[in-house]
Amino acid sequence: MRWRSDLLSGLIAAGAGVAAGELLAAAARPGASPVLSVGAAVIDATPTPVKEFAVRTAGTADKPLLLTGIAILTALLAAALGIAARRRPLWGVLGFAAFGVAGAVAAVTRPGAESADVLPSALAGLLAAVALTALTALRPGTAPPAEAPTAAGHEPTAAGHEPDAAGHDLTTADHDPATPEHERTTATANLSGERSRRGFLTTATALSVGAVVAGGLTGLLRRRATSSLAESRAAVRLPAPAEPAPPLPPGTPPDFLTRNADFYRVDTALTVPRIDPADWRLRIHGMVRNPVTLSLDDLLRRRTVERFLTLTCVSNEVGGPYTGTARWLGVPLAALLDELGVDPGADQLVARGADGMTIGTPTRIVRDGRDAMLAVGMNGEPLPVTHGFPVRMLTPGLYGYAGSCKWITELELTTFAAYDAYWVERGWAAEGPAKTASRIDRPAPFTRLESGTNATISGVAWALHTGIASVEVQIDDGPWQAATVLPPPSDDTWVQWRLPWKPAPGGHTLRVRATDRAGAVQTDARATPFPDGATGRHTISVSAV
Ligand SMILES: Nc1nc2c(c(=O)[nH]1)N[C@H]1C(S)=C(S)[C@@H](COP(=O)(O)O)O[C@H]1N2
Ligand SMILES: [Mo]
Repeated sequence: MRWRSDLLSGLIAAGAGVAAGELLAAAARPGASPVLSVGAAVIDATPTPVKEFAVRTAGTADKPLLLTGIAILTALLAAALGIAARRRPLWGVLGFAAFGVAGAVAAVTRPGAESADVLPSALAGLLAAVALTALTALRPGTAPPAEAPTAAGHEPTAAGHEPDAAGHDLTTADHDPATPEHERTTATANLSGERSRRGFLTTATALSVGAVVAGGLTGLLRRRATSSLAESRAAVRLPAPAEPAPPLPPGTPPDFLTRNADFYRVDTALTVPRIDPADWRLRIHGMVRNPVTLSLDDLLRRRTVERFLTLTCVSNEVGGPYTGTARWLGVPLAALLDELGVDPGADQLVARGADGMTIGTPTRIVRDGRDAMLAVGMNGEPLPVTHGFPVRMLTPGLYGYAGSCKWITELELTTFAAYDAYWVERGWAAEGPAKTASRIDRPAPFTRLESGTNATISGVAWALHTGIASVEVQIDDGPWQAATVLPPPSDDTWVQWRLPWKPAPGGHTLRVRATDRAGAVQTDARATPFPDGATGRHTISVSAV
C-alpha cells in the first residue's frame, strides 16, 4: 500500500514542477516550454529511418504521439523517483534536478534561444524536487522528522513494519520494541502518524490543485497567443500582384487547386512558429556584396507575382498524399539576389526558418529563370500559419526540403562544401529535384465497380519545371493506353488526367506512368523516399461485379 503514496508523490511532484515550468514559459517565453523543448530535441536527435517510419505510419499525428510518449516516460520515471525517494530522498532530488537540467539544455539549444530560456525548466526541476522532498517527509509510513527519534519503526499504518523502510530519518535499529519505552511512545506515534497523514494529504492536494490551475492558465495563455496571431494574420494586406497568375485553362476542374485547409503539411516543428508580421525580418547575408535586412513592408514594396505551383515532399511514397498545388503570391527571389550582388562562388543558398530548419538550394537553380519566390500569399490569403506565415520560400521543381523554407528569417549565400543543411546532415541528397510521378486518385483502391458501365480512371501527374507530355494507364496486362491530359497553367504544376473505362467482371489491376516533355518515361524501378525521392509506378487493385 505504501508504494502507492510513494508513487503518487513522484507523480504529483513532477506534475506540479512541469505545470509551473510550462506556465512560466507560456507567460514569458513560449519557445522555452520544457516539454516542447525536449520534444523538439528528441525530433532533431531521432535517426532518419525512425523519422521516416513515424511520418509514414503516423502522418501528422506523429507529433501528438511523440508528446504522449514523452508524457508517459516522464510519468514512469517520476513514479520511480517517488518510490526510490522513500529510502534515498537524495535520489528524488537528484532525479528531478536531472529532469530540470535536461529541459534547460533542450530549451537553451533551440534555435533563437536566450540564456534565460533555462528558467522554466529550472523552475520545474526545482519545484518537483522540493515537492517530492516535502511529500516524502509527510507521507504515510514516515514519521515526521521532529518525532522521528521516539516514533521510529512504530507507525500504526498497515505497511509500516518493514524495519528499514524509512531508514533515512528513522533509527529503528536503536530501538528494542520490547522495552517499556516503546509502550509509552505508541500513543505519540499514533497521533503523529495521523497528523502526518493529514499533512501529506493537504500538501498533495494543494500541489495537485496548483498544477491543474497552472495547466488551465497555460492553456488560456496559449489560446490567447494563437488568437492574437490569427488577428495579425487577418490584418495583413496583400498587395495586388504586379503580374497576376495566368487564367486557368478553360475546363480546369476546381480540384486542380488544393484548398489551404487540405494542403499537406510536413515539418519538424512541434509548435508552429508564431511570428508577428510587424517583427518579421529577413536577413540576407554571407557571400553577397550588399547584405540587407528586410521587413515585411520592405518586401511587399517590391514587385510581386502570382504563380500556380505544385509543391511535393521527398518523403512522399509512390501514390502518396504529400503533394499539393496552390496559387502563390510572392516576390521574385532572383531579382532580389541580383540587386545584392551575389559572389559567383556562392553555389548554395541556405534559408533558415524561425523553427531552426535550414534548407539549402542551389543558387544556380534559384537564378535560372524559374519562379523561385519569397511567398506571402496562398490561394488569395496570407500564408496560413502552418504553411510558413508570414513569409516562406518556394522553388519550383525542387522537393520542399530543398527549396521551400517556411517561416523564413534568414538567407545565407554560402557553398555546398561549407555547409550541410538540416536534412542533408541526416543523409538526404544535397540537391533535391522532384522526380516525375503520377498517381491514380479514382477509383480508390479496392473499390467495387459496376461491370459493363462507364467508369473513369483519373488522377494527377507531375514532372515539375519540365512538364508532362503524356500519361498512360495500363489495365491488367493490357497495352498502355493514353489518358486525356488536361492542360495545366504552366510546367511548374501537376496535370490532371483521365481515361474512360468499362470494366469487365472480376478483379483488375490499374497502373499509371507519365512521360515528361523531355521524353523521359517515368521509371518503374522502385526506390524508397530516402535519400532522394521515391520512384515506381502507382498500382492499385479494384474489382467489378
Ligand atoms: N521552416 C521549415 N520549412 C520547411 C520544413 C520545415 O520543417 N521547417 N519542411 C520542408 C518540407 S520537408 C516540405 S515537403 C515543405 C512542406 O511545406 P508545407 O507544409 O507547406 O506543405 O516545407 C519545407 N519547409
Ligand atoms: Mo519534405
